[in-house]
Amino acid sequence: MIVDSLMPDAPEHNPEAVEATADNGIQKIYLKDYTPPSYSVEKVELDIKLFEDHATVDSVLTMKRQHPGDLVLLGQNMELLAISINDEALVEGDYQLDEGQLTVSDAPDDAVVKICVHHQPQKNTELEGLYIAGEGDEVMFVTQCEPEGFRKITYYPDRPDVLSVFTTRLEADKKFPTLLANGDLIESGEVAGDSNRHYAIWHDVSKKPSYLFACVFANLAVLEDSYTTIEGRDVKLQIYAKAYDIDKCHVAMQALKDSMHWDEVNYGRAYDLDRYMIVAVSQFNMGAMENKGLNIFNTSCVLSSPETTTDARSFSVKSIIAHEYFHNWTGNRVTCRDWFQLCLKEGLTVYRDQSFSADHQSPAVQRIDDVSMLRAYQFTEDAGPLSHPPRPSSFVEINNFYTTTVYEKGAEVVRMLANTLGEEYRQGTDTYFERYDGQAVTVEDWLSALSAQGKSVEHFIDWYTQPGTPEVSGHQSFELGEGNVGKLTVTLSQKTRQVEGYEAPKALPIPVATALFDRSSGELIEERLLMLEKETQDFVFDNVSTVEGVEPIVSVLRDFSAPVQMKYQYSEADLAFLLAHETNGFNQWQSAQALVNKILLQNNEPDVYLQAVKKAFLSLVQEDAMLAARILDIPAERELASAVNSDYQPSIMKQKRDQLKANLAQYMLDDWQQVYQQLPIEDYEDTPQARGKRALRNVVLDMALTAGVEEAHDWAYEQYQTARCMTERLGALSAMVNYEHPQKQAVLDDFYQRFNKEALVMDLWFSVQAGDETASIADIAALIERKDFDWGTPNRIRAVVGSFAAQPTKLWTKEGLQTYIAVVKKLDETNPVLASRLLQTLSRWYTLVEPVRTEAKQQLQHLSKQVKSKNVTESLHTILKA
Ligand code: 0A1
Ligand code: ZN
Repeated sequence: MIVDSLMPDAPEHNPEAVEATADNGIQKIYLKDYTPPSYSVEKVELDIKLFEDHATVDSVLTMKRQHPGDLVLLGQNMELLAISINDEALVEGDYQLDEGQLTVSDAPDDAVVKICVHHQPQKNTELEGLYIAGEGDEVMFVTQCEPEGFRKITYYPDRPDVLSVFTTRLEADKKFPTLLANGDLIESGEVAGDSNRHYAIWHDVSKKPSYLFACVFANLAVLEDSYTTIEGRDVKLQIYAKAYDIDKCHVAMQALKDSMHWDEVNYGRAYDLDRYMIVAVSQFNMGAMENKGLNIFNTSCVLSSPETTTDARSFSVKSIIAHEYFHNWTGNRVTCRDWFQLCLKEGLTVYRDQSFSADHQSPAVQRIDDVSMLRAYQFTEDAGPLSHPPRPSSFVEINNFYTTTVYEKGAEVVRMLANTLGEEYRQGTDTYFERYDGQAVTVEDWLSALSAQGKSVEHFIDWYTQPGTPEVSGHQSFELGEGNVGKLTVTLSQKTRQVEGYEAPKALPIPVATALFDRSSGELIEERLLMLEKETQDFVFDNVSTVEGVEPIVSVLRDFSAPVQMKYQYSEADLAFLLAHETNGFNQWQSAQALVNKILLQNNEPDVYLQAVKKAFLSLVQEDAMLAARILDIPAERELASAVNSDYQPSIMKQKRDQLKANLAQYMLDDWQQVYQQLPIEDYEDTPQARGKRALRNVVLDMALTAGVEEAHDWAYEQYQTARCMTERLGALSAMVNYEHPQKQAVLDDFYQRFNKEALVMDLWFSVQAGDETASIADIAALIERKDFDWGTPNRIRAVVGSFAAQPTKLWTKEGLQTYIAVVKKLDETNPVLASRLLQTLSRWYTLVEPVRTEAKQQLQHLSKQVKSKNVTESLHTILKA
């Protein structure tokens, strides 16, 4: 299918060409229709002038014909004031303008195109293109161009395979002293004849696609530092934020320097410009954006201080800083040919940031967190109507494909490639960068570079093009020979569900990392990477020495070596053994999870789990506190729900989950007090050990309260009062809110008083209340109606709506759905990207038990008659197909 269409002799086509789908008239774009652009843009000069109620953009594009075809420029939401080619003004009739596309049919081969447009960023609430962020004194204007926002700034061949050199002049009132664009500042000054206005000219020497363009008009303070690259380049590092937030930029600055060093050591990649800027913005749809030399960050992903930021958030600030920095090579210098290749830059960059993070904390915990996230979100996505491969073959709105499949599954595929190649992986990435630097390429190019050292991984293409989560089942048999030596055979089989609209699934190459353990001594005998490539395969371990001739136990899928559902035939005793003896922390945790699933999904008794988990927990407390805390994990309701494909009853699932948690809490009743007291509040330190202790203290507090330990209410209150950082304070606050502490309202008020000037902390305040188990839908609706529930700030919306949606017993009710869908409907008009992302949470409506299933369907159908945006329309259409 898709692979065939990418062969060299495949018919070429224009990616902007659209076709109507058979079912509902939505216009789809197909990967098979790709054709290269007919014109290149040798250079671009932009002049962006910001006025009180509008902006004008003058651009000069020096274009050169590369292939036969029209000169095509894309533009939306703006007024075209003038256009000329080689200084000849074009009038209507010289060009065609429809559906956001400006076409000139007989343009010369060398065309200097001058365009002047007018738009109103002051009215742009979409957080795409040039938009307004903040209000009053805090107002600023920023851009978001990925994936198709540049066409909202000016007419341009806005596609990732058109790379150009940008010079940008910015002009604005002096109340915006901070004027930034990509590259280096080459000139600045007062506008002649207008002492209230000033300008700055920026030049970026590197060729880039328009989605990496950025500019900022603001009034910001700056934190500066520097870094000397391995190549000897002195790079000026700058983080721009509101003056009162500047003190919260040090963590990010250190992370930036660590990332620069890490990429030099691990991938041999150095930074290539003299300046690296980061700008913090409160109104942003995603985490951050890797614009060349000028990253724009959601404040929640760059600001961090012990008093206002939890450890988990602060750790993710570091990994997002790393992610955006790593994009400089994986995404910017080597970019994507078209948006179908999005996972090429995102999967690889997520894999790189995960590897960076694993070097900065317990690698087992890093892997647990990455896999938990994959299972809770990506597996759910892949199990429903939104299922798509990491490289989709068609889309209506590319913004709908910034998914966990593209990002997280994409990263898992890169991880499999890296593990399969071993040492050759690094040579493979070197080849990739050398071969494709400055180019816009495809997933096939990536696989061909990795395969250039001799070992081919090109067959991994099927992972990129096939949707669905493979299910791997397995069992083992053992033949004992003489002298306690035997032959062990492991049989593995794979099966992937057929997703509607895709070909019958093929067998994929699945690397299964295994280790053999001696059942009597608990010792590790042997480690081996098995490559399952067929539907069923036997793997033989010859001459396995055992201590007493007992069949060894195989630990499979160590470190989650492939993104599959593993169904290996383990007894509860086997899992308890692995929880006790595995040397791989991830698989220890995985064994506990498998025991939990046997109880919650197969109705097993909890006894074996309780004994095994207690033992493992107590042995880990001193050694790795964070891992000890994770060992107690019970999968979230959302994750448990993804295993249920019909008649899902949220209240029954919740009841079972709560019951198991209560059992565990009771079973370890005596341990909580002891462990909590071993973890006194200490001076704040940002080390893995200190973070581990804080995480454990919060988990133990929660378990003690679940167990009904009376004094734990006092511990919570005391912890709230004496907290030295946000992890401690929020852990205590959540405990007091969730367990109905008599001082619940008082501490919520205290928290509000302390932090109401800190938007990101207020997000936590909203989130704790929306996540409060005792809160009714009316309470959640009341949070949404508050004046400080800011519809222009996605962080605030997600704080409430995200915590609400994490509670299936509330979401999947008539009122719950009404409340949730009303938010989507409202955002459809102002911020379609966010509206569509929120809507995707409802994709598994059809698995619910009646009558909620029909209720959900009716509400979604009703919504489909009201929504306007392409984003929400596409998502709704797909979701309703289930
Ligand atoms: N490329 C960014 C993610 C991103 C995507 C779209 C955005 O706006 C609609 C913003 C950011 C990353 O992977 O970090
Ligand atoms: Zn990214």
